[in-house]
Amino acid sequence: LQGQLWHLWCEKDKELYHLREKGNRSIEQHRSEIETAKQRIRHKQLTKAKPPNDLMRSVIEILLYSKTHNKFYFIQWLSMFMNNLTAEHLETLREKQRAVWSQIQMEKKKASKSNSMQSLQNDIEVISTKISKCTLGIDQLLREIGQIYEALEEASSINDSLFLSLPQIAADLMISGAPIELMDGDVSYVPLKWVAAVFDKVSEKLGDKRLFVLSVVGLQSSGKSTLLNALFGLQFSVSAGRCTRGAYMQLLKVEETFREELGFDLVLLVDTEGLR
Ligand SMILES: Nc1nc2c(ncn2[C@@H]2O[C@H](COP(=O)(O)OP(=O)(O)OP(=O)(O)O)[C@@H](O)[C@H]2O)c(=O)[nH]1
Ligand SMILES: [Mg+2]
Repeated sequence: LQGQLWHLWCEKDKELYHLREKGNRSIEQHRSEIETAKQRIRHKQLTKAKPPNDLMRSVIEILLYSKTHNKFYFIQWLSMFMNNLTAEHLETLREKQRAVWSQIQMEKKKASKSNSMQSLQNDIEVISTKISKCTLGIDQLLREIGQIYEALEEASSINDSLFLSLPQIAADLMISGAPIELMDGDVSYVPLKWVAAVFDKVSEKLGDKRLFVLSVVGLQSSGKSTLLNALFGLQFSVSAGRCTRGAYMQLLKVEETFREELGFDLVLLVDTEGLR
C-alpha cells in the first residue's frame, strides 16, 4: 500500500495546494478531479488491504494478541531476520554513500562551486533513493498497518473490527517505549488520520497525564539523533550522511520522584529529518 499507491495519493494531495485554472477548467473543477483521484487510489488500496495478505495478517494478529514481552521478542527477531535479507546490499550502498559524503565534505572545505559538487549531490540522492527502496523492516510493516487503517477509514468501514483494533497496535508499542513513525520520510507526509487515532488510543490508555513534547530541529548530520540518544538513552538511528528520514516519536515515562519537580509525567521525544 505504501510503495506506490500511498506515494501517488500524497502527490495528489499536495496538488490540492497548488490549484490552477487551466483553460476552461475552473479551480473548483480541478479540486474535485483531484478529490476523485484520491478516492480512487484509496479504493485500490482497499482492494489490497481487505482482507490483509498473509504477512500483514500474521503481523497484526501477533502484535494485537500477544503479551508485551512476547511482542518485543517477536519484533526483535523479525527485525533481525529482515535485516539479514537486505544487510549485504545495504552495506555496499552505505559504503558508497559514505565515500561520496566525505568527497562532498572535502569539496565544501575547498569552498569551490564547481560542477563536481552538483554531480556529487545527485549521486547522494540516487544512493539515498536506492537505500530507501531496499530498506525493509518493522517500520515499513507498521507504516503498512497505518495505510490499511487509512484505507478502511476512507471506505467508512468504521464498524469493521479490524479497523477499530489497528490503532491499539501502535499505541501499545508507543506506551512500552518503542519509537513510532510520525512522518513518513519517503513521501514527506504525515498520515494524519492514523496518527490521530494512535494518539487517541494512547490518551485513552494512559488517562489524563501531563505531557512535555521535546523536539529537535537542525541541519542535516549535525548530531540531533546522537544528542537525543545520549541524553535519554535511546536508539534513534545515527550515521554520517542523511540518516533520519521523516520524524519519529518516542514516549518516556518520568520517574515518580521527579514528576512534581518537573511538572509533567511523560516526555514525548520527536527526532526529525535534518534541514537543507
Ligand atoms: N565528532 C563528533 N561527531 C558527532 C557528534 N555528534 C554526532 N556526531 C556524528 O555525526 C554524525 C551524524 O550524527 P546524527 O546524530 O546522525 O546527525 P543527525 O542530525 O541526526 O542527522 P540527520 O538525521 O541525517 O539529519 C554521526 O556519524 C555521529 O556519530 C559530536 O558531538 N562529535
Ligand atoms: Mg537523525
